[in-house]
Amino acid sequence: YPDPQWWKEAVVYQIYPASFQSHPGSTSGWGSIKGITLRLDYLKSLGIDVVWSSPICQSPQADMGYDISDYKQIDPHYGTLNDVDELLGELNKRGMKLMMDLVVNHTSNQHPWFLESCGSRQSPKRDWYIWQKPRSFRSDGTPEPPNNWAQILGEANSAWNYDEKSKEFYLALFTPEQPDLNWENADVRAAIWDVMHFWMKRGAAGFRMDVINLISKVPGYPDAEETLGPGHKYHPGLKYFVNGPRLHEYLREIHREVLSKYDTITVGEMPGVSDETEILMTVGSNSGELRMIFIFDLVDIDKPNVRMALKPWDVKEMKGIITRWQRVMIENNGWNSVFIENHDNPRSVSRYTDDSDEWRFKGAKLLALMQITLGGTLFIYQGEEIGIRNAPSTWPIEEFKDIETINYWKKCNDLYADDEDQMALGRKIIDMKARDHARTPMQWAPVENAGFCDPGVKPWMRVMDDFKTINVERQVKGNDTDELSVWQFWQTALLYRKEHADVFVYGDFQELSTQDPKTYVYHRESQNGERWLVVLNFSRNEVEWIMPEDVEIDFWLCGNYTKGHVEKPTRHVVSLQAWEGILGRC
Ligand code: TEU
Repeated sequence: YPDPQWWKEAVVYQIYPASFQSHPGSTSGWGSIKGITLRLDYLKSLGIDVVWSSPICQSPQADMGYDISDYKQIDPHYGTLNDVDELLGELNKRGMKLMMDLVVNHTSNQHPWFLESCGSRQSPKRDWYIWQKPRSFRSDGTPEPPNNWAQILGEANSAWNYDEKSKEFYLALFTPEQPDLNWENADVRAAIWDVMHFWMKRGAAGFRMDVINLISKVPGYPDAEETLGPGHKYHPGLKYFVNGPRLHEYLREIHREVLSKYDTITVGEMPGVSDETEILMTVGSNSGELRMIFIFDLVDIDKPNVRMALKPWDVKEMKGIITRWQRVMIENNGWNSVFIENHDNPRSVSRYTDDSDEWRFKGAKLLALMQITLGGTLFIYQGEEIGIRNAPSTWPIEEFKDIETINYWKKCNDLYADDEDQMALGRKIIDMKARDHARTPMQWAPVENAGFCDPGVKPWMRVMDDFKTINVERQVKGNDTDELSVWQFWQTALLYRKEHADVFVYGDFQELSTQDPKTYVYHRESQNGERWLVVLNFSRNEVEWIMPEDVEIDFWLCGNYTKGHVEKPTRHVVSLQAWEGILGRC
């Protein structure tokens, strides 16, 4: 059983600052740091210990702050350093902590480091970024990029961008506005440690580290295999920059130089890696790298080779992924995060359950019950606690603001404008996968702008049409039916998770339903033998789960259908209604 640590038991809440809460008097239509501070009592009452905000540092906002032009200043959209200090003070008063989003695989192309690096091969900062000569020139003199890697947020384009003045290409894996730093350069690494010290000294408790597993690239930048098919010139080069050759060296160095000096909570965002040995090198108990990472297997369950595409999946596959990582961490003494939403993914209630008016509450509570009973550090994404769903397919495409969606829609139009089926598929992919779904303004109350910003102000992104029925005010109050609201369910369940951390955070995990196509059943057991059984029906059909002979339930504590105790047989056969989940003590 793992050693108890505060950062293992903590519940982390991710804020997307642009869309969380504006403050009274603000006319920008953007959320702000002052707005976050105003909502700390709300978060505390939900049961949150740590707030992680997506980037708030100075940024031209080419990718919503994931393009930073000054790591030690706050973007004017969000406020000032004083606002951060005030936020830290107010968090502290409530026994809560702040995690910063550390975006250091790349900077903004407006960062002074890049401006200096650009333009001349002799610049002292030239080597801070990744510059390469053209591979060749076309007959008309146009330079060809050094290799065939595609941009991650716009796969129709090259990841390399030409600088006319110095006649070389720089690498920018995400968008041209996000040039990749050259981590091979020791001065770059020292500059990053300095940024980390700056925030730790100011009072941050740690970092969520953006695409931290992309910082080491394979030397020579080999061509990617051509996997995207006809019409595509560029291809995903993941193999050559995901968990690259020097990653672990860099992470250990960060630990030695910075993290080991503080009591931190760190989580590395690590898309594209699923290899156990690799992952345990980072999150094994003696790794000396990071506390935990985000593993993407679950949120990428429908991803073939690029995000804006679809791949079929089923509940069995989903269960397999969850069970696998629960077991791997237990068997190898590693530590993991538990999450199903973030600002880069569609809403979980729409994706893994049924977001129709009839079933959405059951679905959202089913997912809550699953997450609060899984081992690891729990991350909740803003709006997940009230079951916000995906934007509807009736929204005009102009409502989608994300650069990835915009690039993808442009690609569809460039390639398939005359092909109705392809265009319909493109739109369907946006409706199912766009990052925008997670970025609609928070739904606080049944008032104009959903209480996100002042009446009369236009929010930067459209508020969901359903805010009058799905909002915090209504769900905190609850209603007179015999059901808890999604919010109340989360609140109650989080209390329960904390009281029984030995079981739910640290306990053993055994799946009992591997052969079952729709039901997910697992045991959690603490070191001193406290045992709970979780039974989740991931389908719209009623199902029966036949208990193994040796399983006997003392009582069913709760479920997502009723407020009180659940009336079900404690042996033999349990029948579950659509999207029903129950928790029983063995
Ligand atoms: O995302 C990195 C990342 O690779 C994904 O989450 C991505 O959107 C997709 O899954 C690719 O398969 C991080 C941030 O979370 C995202 O918002 C930024 O756009 C990106 O890095 C660049 O900083």
